Amino acid sequence: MLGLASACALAGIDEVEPNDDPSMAQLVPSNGAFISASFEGALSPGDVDYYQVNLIGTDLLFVDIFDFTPAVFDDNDSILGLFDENGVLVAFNDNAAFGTLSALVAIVPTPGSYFLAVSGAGDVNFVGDHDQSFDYVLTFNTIPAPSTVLLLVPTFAPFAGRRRLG
Ligand SMILES: [Ca+2]
Ligand SMILES: [Ca+2]
Ligand SMILES: [Ca+2]
Repeated sequence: MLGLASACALAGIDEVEPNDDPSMAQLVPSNGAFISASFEGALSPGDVDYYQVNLIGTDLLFVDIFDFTPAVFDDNDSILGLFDENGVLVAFNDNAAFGTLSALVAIVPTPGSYFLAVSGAGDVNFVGDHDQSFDYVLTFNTIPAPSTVLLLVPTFAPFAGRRRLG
């Protein structure tokens, strides 16, 4: 993985285990409402990875997961879930536009801490009930301010389908 990762343009923050539930979630760095961060992690059978993202409100949050086999569109099968502080699922994606990796676009009007969970296909309760095993890059990006969001949604719509390292 290291050779592939270092060759990758998206150098990220290393995932730190254990991170298997929200209380152990890894913090996503932010600068006010602005977030642009990526993590390099790994999913193994039974593993769930949580990341905590603190949102100021009226944010449009993009989350994308990539693997290290961009030419192969169906080898690794992730799911992504975004939970609020009360554990309520506010956004979910299994398969993005192509293949079986995932991407989320969530409008988050309420400020607070949110928890992004990465797991394998079929683990809809995010408890580790899967047998996926692969290395990944997970990216977080926000666009603050609702007026900007309304203007930029059409422009950024193609990003929802962009999910592989190319
Ligand atoms: Ca992991
Ligand atoms: Ca984990
Ligand atoms: Ca999937």
